Amino acid sequence: LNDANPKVTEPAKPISDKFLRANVILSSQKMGIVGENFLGFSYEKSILSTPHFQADNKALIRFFSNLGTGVLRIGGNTVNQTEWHPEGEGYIPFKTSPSDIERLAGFLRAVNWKVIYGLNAATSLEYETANEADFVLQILGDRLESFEVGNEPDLYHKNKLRPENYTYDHFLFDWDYFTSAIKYVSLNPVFSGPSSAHYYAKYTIPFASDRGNKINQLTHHYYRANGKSPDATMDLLLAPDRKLILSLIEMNKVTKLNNIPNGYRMVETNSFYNGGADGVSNAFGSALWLIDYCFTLAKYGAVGANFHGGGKIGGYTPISSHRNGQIVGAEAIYYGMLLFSKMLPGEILNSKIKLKHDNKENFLKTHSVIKSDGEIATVLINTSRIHSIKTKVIYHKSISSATAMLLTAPHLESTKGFQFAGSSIEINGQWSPVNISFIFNSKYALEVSVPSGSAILIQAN
Ligand code: BDP
Repeated sequence: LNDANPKVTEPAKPISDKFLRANVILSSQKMGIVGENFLGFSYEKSILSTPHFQADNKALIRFFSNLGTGVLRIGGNTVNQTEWHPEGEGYIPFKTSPSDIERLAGFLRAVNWKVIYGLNAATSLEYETANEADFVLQILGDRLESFEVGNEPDLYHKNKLRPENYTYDHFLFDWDYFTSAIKYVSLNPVFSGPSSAHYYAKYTIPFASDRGNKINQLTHHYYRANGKSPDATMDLLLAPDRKLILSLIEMNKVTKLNNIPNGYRMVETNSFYNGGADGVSNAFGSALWLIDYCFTLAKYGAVGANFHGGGKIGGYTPISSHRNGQIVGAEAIYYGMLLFSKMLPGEILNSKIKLKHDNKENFLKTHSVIKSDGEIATVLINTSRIHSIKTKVIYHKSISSATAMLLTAPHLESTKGFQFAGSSIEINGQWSPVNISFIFNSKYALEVSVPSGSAILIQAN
């Protein structure tokens, strides 16, 4: 494999001589929910013509199943380059053949996940797209959550799929044109959209009012910045993003206002676009980013996030693989997803952090959920490169036992050596947690030390 990571020698993790200290105080106030299908993957449509999604890909099945259930989204730029090929025998690049869909159906049934399926509404003829949709509906049945009609229409003009003067109104016209053709051929197709790249104010927000009664879910994309720009650093990724929050507030508002039944979803997302930033998107810090990012989305009403990837090593992919479907490994993003998945489903509890040291900088982030059986899951994330943080968690109700699982790597910039609960994920997808420690200090509080550049999941009952 020639695109493998160059070997980097990693400096030893610096050891801080002084601990920082903080208290985390939980309250019974609910801040939103994280549903069991919050997590998802997003793959390029081109993946369908490779042997990835099929019922005999046992390793990939395990990688998905480790996270519970979720939503797979087939989309990306290759949606706009792929044609329906009803006579095709399958495995043909940029053509989707019936057998490619049948293999996808087998995979979805094996993992019990659903799919949001992207259709070409940019470079294909409407009757071809409608015929593809009809076939997909018949074969995927209840595994199909919705059709996404086009990928990132707000960039059609930039990507030379439409003329320079293409606007949102033109997009509405295209969307109606393609969805009408699909409705003409199939009974009750379900749509989501608009799956726009970043122009939420110009596309996603008005779409909620203009077509909110024609979709089951409002969808949008998020990346922090261009992965090929020098700004794409770990420090930027770990810093708060005010613009993201503003967009979430707006999307949450219009989703509710227009009664969109399945809410709004970040249907394609990851750290940095253009494939990610090598050394950042595939480094351990991005696992810590992911956990906090998912909670930020949930607190502002999003129902889920689909982490984009597939294939290529060195970028943002959660699971790296060869073109023949063989897995290379679990990347940093996947480890973040794995920890987060253990907190689902639940209601988010309000919590606050009180720093007990003089260092004004706060490296600690925390989120808690309460599950239906009363278990409280708390994640403590320490993004400091040098300081450990002695943290006291103070509960709003009494607890009788607690376990802790550490998510760690040599340091934030490490692109390998990840472990969760003392176990790395094997290439066959197996994860065997071996190091779950039991902690218990008093009826209402416990104390743990969160090592620099790590996260701890505490499950208290
Ligand atoms: C998005 C596209 C996706 C790309 C991704 C990227 O939908 O196909 O792979 O950006 O640039 O805009 O990484």
